[in-house]
Amino acid sequence: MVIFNKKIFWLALVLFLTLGLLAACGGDSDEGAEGDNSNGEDSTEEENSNDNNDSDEDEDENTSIEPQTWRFVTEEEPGQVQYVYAEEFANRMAEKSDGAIEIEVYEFGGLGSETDQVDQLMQGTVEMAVMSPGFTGNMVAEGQLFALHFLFPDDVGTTQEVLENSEALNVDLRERYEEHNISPLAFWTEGGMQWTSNGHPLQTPEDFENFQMRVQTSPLIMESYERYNANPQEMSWGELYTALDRGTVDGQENPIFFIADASFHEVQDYLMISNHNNYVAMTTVNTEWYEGLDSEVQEMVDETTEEMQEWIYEEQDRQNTEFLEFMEEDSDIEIIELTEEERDAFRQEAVEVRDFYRNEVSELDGAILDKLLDEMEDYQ
Ligand code: 6CS
Repeated sequence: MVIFNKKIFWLALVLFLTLGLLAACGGDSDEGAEGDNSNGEDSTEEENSNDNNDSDEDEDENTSIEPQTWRFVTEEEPGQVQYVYAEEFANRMAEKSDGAIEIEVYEFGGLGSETDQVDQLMQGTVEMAVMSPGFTGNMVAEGQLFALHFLFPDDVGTTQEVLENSEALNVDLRERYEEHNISPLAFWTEGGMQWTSNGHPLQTPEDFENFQMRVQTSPLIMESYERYNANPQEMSWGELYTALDRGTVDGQENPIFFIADASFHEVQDYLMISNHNNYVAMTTVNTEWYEGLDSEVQEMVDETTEEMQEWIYEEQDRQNTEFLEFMEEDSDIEIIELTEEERDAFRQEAVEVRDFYRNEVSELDGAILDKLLDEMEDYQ
């Protein structure tokens, strides 16, 4: 009995210890599992809740901006002033809208000629364009005032100030464009205009006699050169290099950066620093489309247009300076700076063309031009 009891005692003890050990391991493993789960759940919840906060913030920033794509056409090539303007504009709009507004920038020829682009903007097949008034001459008569030689101050910075602040341009002229469904949101300079020529330099009005001069499509630009007895020919700049090379035309006018970047210096003998005019570009939008924009987006467009004025002024200045240095140092073109006396002889002829504008071109008897001239008295 005693032996039996001892055996039972030892068996019971071993069983008790084994069960206890198993229970202890099981408990540990359960606890571990629970701990892992609990930590996992906690951190997932935390991440989820962070994610939610992030997306709430994103939505708060741009609650009303629907993703949209706009087309922005220019009359120039990558790297040139109008093109880099459009690119920078597109970047700023993308950033401000947190990627909701994507602007596709088109270089010259990407969607047609300069005059095709005017039609596309008017019809609304493109939303935005950088446009030269010289290509709207047959549509908005008043816009031809930019063709008048020696109209703006000689200093490009002062001209930029006039372009930014003039009511005649930013209100009155804008209204005339809006009759054609085009809103110029800003006017800005691409630099002073210079003449280039083959055969002989252009230093007096007489030097233009029978000179085949390439011009944009504006009756007033034609008139300005007929005044010097030249033969102006309308032409897209896409055909100009070949026309200069083959002698179809003898010369042209453009800002320095454009003369060099389009390689006209390779096919021209002389570059006259004439500063006879200022190359004005307009940031334009299709009026109906612009007026239909959400107010938040419209404000973004206006704000960006305003910011870009200083940016593009610096950019054209940089390009015009660098390309002049390039032509001075690395090209065969002869550079002649017109004297004030020489410029005066042209100025006297050019001032007469203002009456032609008032009497034959303008539908308002030159009211916008005269208002602009009054405004500019403050800048002399
Ligand atoms: O001469 C032209 O027609 C071209 N010139 C400049 C500076 N920009 C575009 C334009 O079409």
